[in-house]
This record gives sequence, structure tokens and C-alpha cells, in this order.
Amino acid sequence: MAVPNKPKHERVAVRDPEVEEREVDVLIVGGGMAACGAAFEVKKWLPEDASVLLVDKAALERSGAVAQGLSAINTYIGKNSPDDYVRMVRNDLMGIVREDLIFDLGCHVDDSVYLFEEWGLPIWKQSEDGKNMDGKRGEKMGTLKSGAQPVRTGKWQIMINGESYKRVVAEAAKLAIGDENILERVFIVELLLDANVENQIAGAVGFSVRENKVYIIKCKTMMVACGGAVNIYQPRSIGEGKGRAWYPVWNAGSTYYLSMKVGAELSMMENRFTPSRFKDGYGPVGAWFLLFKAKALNGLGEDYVASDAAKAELEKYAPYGTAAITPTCLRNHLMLFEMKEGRGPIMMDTVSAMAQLGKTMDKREMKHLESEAWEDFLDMTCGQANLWCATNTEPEKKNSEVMPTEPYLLGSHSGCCGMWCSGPDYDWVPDAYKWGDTGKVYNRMTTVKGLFTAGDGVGCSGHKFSSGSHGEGRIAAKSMVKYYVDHKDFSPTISQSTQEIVDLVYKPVKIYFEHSGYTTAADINPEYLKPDQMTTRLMKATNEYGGGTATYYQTNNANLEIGMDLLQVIREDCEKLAASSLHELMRCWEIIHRVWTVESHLRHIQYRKETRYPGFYYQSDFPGQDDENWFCFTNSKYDPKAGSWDIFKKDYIKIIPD
Ligand code: SFD
Ligand code: AMP
Repeated sequence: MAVPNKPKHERVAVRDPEVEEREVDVLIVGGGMAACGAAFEVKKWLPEDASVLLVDKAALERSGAVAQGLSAINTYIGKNSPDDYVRMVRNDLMGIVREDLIFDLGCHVDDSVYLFEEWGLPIWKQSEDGKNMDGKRGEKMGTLKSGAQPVRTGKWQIMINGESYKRVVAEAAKLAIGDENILERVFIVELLLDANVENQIAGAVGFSVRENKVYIIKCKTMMVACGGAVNIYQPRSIGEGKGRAWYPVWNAGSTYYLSMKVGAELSMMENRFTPSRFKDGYGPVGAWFLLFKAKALNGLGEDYVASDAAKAELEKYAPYGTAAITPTCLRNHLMLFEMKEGRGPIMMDTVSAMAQLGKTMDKREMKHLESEAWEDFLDMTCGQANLWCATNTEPEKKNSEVMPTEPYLLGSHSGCCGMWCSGPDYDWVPDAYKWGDTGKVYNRMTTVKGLFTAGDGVGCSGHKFSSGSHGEGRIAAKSMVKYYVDHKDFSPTISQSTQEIVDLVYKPVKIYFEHSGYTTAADINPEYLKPDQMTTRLMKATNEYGGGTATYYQTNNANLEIGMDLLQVIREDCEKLAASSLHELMRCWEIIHRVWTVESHLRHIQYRKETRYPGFYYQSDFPGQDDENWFCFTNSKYDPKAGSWDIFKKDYIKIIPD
């Protein structure tokens, strides 16, 4: 249950927090699409006497990436086949993906979409004469499950009226798992390994961001689904706009940090998503390109994508570049190519697109189309609609600028970094892609026993989006139950004392109390620094040395070495973070999670001696792709005992033919 919001003075941190210790059988960390999927599924399979707990740093109804809602579901298989879905994802991610995970997801994702509709999410439908029916009109056409046709934007995407998407999904999750089994506004800080069983998960520790309370939660099995990593690079928005980003600002890489710190193997952490978005408001472009059929123009007003120069550029990256749908990174690459040649800015030609669509519409239909254009943003990125108002932009009269944003790390959208996870237990899945314990296979388990993940956490299989993340959470939940049933007698034991844990979690608060009296300005002190200051430092380092917007996403070995040195010092200085309030304590831990996540990202970029994803980042020492040496996964592992890193290649195995 969520602890009610409290006035600021009641959220001041105290030196000695309360401690609450719990022990459950199944623990779900996170409350986003994947976690809600897991919560919906888990009790269906769990024996009645088993216990489950979900812990979210925020309030389930509006937490995670879908907090503001969405206007499309980007993965709905429908009349397509899972094989084709694999081909699409493989092409978009430049060939190197885990086809077992993607195929498995493709077989299950539509069921989650049917559920969303059953729970009340309005899905647009196509009328018999090919018209778009949204809202109530769409509902009248019947459900997808009963055979009604969705409004397809692209081959895989369907339109929704999704402002309340997360509320709809969270309500079903809450109902399934029970309010009493949910802890909201509790931030998980670290995971704990078992004291007796090697490489076995045993629990998690965190704190309430509303009360001075530390939680120590033991469990037999756990899912970590805390989303991707945002605000790791200097955002293009500065000053008063800095809180704005495309992906959810409150997701700080916790999925990757928590798992890597207990030794889970990471995969493809070099991959990032650098999305093209409406400039400054971060409005997504998919609906404009696919539904409204808008074109992007360069500063000369040219349809640069159709130019001979663009075609020649794409041919360099065949077969991906020459495929029917250009991979997301290469679409960015073309945009950057124009900008670097001095032919910016890139404009979304909303005016021509709406005029073209309006040709076959009467006045009332045209008005509806205009409202759809606004609703696309009001449903998922209302800041973009605000910006349109603030800049007197009516899309039917004035075009809007599009820009590649700062990089994000994620595994569910058009990126594929994350944990190296077991695939499903089918005979066609190669042995190297499935594992478990005592001869059994546990789908979506990381390389740590009993530790599962989903959504942004599962590496090598992007393009799951909201629906796929929910579906994958459900897959992982079933697997966790299987793990629990097979390990019923396991009794989690942790080696740290309660006091050691409290000292760790509340360290920034203790540092603050010890030293804050020394200076008059609480933020300036020779003994500590505040998380906001550390965030600025991290962003400067990644932006300049790690291929941020400052360098058009380029980096090279010499720069990476400086970046890694800076990270080393940043990591040392994180020991001196100070927090005066619970909110700041959360900010301290978030920045620690971000620093480690970024470190793994740069380590992977340094290791992969090629540029696999032009448009997302460029390793200037190694331009272009080197299939001979690098057509493989790159995995890394942090050894929690030795405190050292290992990074190595893993074979790519093709399962679905072209
Ligand atoms: O337009 C802790 N996404 C889109 N998906 C679609 O299907 N259609 C779209 O239209 C999509 N677009 C889009 C999308 C996202 C955003 C922000 C915008 C536009 C503006 C992507 C999906 O939303 C995304 O793929 C899924 O939500 C990923 O699911 P998951 O479960 O992996 O992550 P989450 O939903 O963000 O949830 C994370 C949860 O973890 C909590 N959390 N809890 C405890 N302790 C910690 N330390 C924690 N850290 C985080 C969070 O509170 C949250 O509950 S479009 O661009 O294409
Ligand atoms: P976006 O709004 O950019 O996140 O994209 C939403 C969906 O549309 C994703 O599935 C993208 O891969 C797809 N998409 C966006 N732009 C294009 C485009 N120009 N061509 C093909 N697919 C696109």
C-alpha cells in the first residue's frame, strides 16, 4: 500500500530509521509494465500457502515508462507470425539478437493486449469501409479477441486511447496480487546473495521514501524489473527544461545495477537507444511517420531519406540498411548525416501530411484528425502538447523540428541491452541459451540462481514495448513459481547484520548529519557532495567522453580511457554523497545506480571494436561493422567477491531463417 504523501518537513531524514524485516517466497521488485504482468500472473500458479510481495519506488498507478500513458501499443502480432516478428527485431537491431527470447515473446504478447482491452483500455478499430474508429466508436466495433480489426499504424503497431493505460494495467495487477502484498514508495537499494548457497539470490534491501524506515526482505526467488536508465547523459534540455526527457526520468538503471552487483551476466550493454524525437518536448515520432504518413525534411526542404546520397549511405549497411524497413539506428544515422553536412534542421512535415489526409475528409472529420494529432501527445507526452501551445504551433499550419536526443539504456524499446537470460525450455532452443538448476530450465532467469527479470531487464531482445514487457513479466512469473516449487525447502540466509544494512542504506544521511554544521550553505561542504552535483558531473563526463550529443555520439579509445578514469573518481566520490531528506537519499542511490550502469555501457563500447549501431553511437577508431570478428554477443560479469570485471564474447546462433 502507498504511504500517503506528506509535507516536506515530515520527509526530513533522521539518523536512526526504523527497520522492518520481512520474509516472502516470491519478491517482485518494480511496478511497471513487466512487474504488473508478473503480479497479474503469479498467484494463478503459486500454491495457496506461498507468499508474494511487490515493491515499487513509486505508486503503481502512475509509475514507470507508461506513467503518462501511451497512444500506441507497438507490439501486437495479430495476423503476422512470430517468425516474422523475429525477422523484424533482428533487422532493426543489426542482426545480433536472441531469437529464442523474441519468438517466445511473439507467441504470448497478444494475450496481454486482449487483457488490456478486457480491463477497459480503448483500442482503435477499423471500420468496414476502412475508417479509423477511436474511443467509444472503436469499442462498439467489438474486441480484438472477437475478431475486430485494430488500426494498424505500421505492421506491428496499433493505436489506443491510452492516457490511462498504466492505471488500467495497475488496477488489474493490484486486484490479482492484493493491496496487502504491495509496498509502494519503497526504493530498493541492493540485492543480497545467500550466505550458504553459492550464487543464489536471497533478498533485497531498501527504504521508504515517505517514512524513515529501512526494509530488509528475504525471499526464495525474485524478479527485478525496474525499467531502463535515464538521465545518464547530459540531456538536450537544460535549465528549467532539464526534468524533461523522453524515457521516464525516475528510472535510474536500477535493473542493471541491482543485478550486476550480485554477479548477473550482462549482455549487449554497448547498445543504447538514441531516439529521434520532437525537439525539446520529446514527443515520439512513430504516429507521425506511420499513421499520419509525414515525411522528415532537411533544412533545404528536401525529402532527404529518398535522396541518392541516403540510398548510398544505407547500402554500406546492407542487408539491414537495404531492408524494407530501415533500422531505427540507421534512420538516425541519415538524420545526423544531414545535420553534419550543414543541412539541418530536420523538420517533420506535419503541414503536408495533414493536408494530404484532409483531401478525403469533410470538415468534421478534419477537426477529428486535428484532435488526434494533439491527442497523440496528450496521451503520452503532454509536455510536447504544452510546447506546441507555448510556441503557437498548430501542426496543420506549422512544421516541428525533430532531433536525435541524448542516449538511453533499455532493453524493451528499440534497444537491447540487459541481462543475459535463459530462454524457454523447447528442444529447438540451443543448449547455450537455456539453463537453470538441478537439470531444469527456468525461462528468463539471469545467471544468478532464482533471480529473474523482464521488460527492460532482458537483453538481446528489443521491440517488446509496453505489451511485450507485460507479456514477458507474465512469462517470468510462471517461471519464478516453478523455481519456487522446486526450491521450497530453501531457507534464505543473509550474512550481513541488520545494523550493517541500515548503515549502508542510510550512509548518505549519516554523512550529512556529521558534517552539515560545518558550513552555512548546506549544499557546499568540504566533506560531502549532494546528488545533484554528482549528476552534473556524471552527465558532463558521459556527454563529452562517452559519445553524447556534444560529439554527435562519437567516441574513441582515447576518449573512453578518460571517461573511465573520470568514472573511477566519480565512484570513489559517491562514498561522500550526503542526503538531508528522504527524497535526497533516493537521489543519492539513484546516482550510484546510474554510475555503475554507465560504467558497464562504456566498458562494452570499449570492448566491441566496431560500430554496430551507427546513429546510436560511433566508435571512431572502428567505423563500420566487422562481422568477421564481432558478429556475436558481448557479455560482462562483475564478480561481487573479487570486485573485478570480466568481459567476453558469446556466440550468436541463428534459429529463424531469413
Ligand atoms: O511512442 C523501482 N514505450 C512504448 N511502448 C508501446 O507499446 N507503445 C509506445 O507508444 C511506446 N512509446 C513510449 C514508451 C515509453 C515512454 C516513456 C514514452 C513513449 C514517452 C515503451 C514502454 O513504455 C516500455 O517498453 C515498458 O514500459 C517497459 O516496461 P518495464 O516494466 O521494463 O519498465 P517500466 O514500465 O518503466 O517500470 C519500471 C518500474 O520500476 C520501478 N522502479 N522500484 C523499486 N526500486 C527501485 N530501485 C526502482 N527503480 C525503478 C518504477 O517505479 C516502475 O514501476 S513510443 O516512444 O514508441
Ligand atoms: P517511436 O514513436 O519512434 O518510438 O516509434 C514507435 C514505433 O514506430 C516503433 O515500433 C518504431 O520502430 C516505429 N517507427 C517509428 N518511425 C518509423 C519509421 N520512420 N519507419 C518505420 N517504423 C517507424
